[in-house]
Amino acid sequence: MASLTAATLSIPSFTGLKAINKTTTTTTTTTTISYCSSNAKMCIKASLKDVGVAVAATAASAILASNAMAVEILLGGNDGSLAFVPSEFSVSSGEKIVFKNNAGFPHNVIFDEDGVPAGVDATKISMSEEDLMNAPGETYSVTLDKPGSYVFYCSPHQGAGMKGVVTVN
Ligand SMILES: [Cu+2]
Repeated sequence: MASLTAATLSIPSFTGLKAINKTTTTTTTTTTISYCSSNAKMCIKASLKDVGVAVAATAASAILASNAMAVEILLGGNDGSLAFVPSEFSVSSGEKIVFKNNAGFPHNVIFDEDGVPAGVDATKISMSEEDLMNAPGETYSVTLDKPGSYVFYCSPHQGAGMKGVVTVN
């Protein structure tokens, strides 16, 4: 019974990313456990295996969904470092890039006018220099269409090396 409890408790931490998937997984687990309650030992094994499959499927679908929708870049590392995480990445043309305030704010996202493909107006894809994100989880989203590399930085932390580069394919 102890291992059954542990398996049940571990599910939310794996599936917390997606509310919909969490509901699905919870339903599956509950069904398995109640079905098996008369045949203890074999049953717990079966439950654990089923739960493992459910969690793996959930994780895979969450990754696929997020890739299809957007790339998320954190502003500030979890350790408080003044950096974009990751600072170098690639996207497809037209793919949404979501810059998400994480730690060490205030931050912003300014594309370098000398570091974008010819013909791209850096000010149109940048936040304004005075505009700062002060709250955790605040986001700035942009989509880049023209292939090439784009250099960007955070104006308050430019001197501290908070910059990055995205390649649009
Ligand atoms: Cu910053």
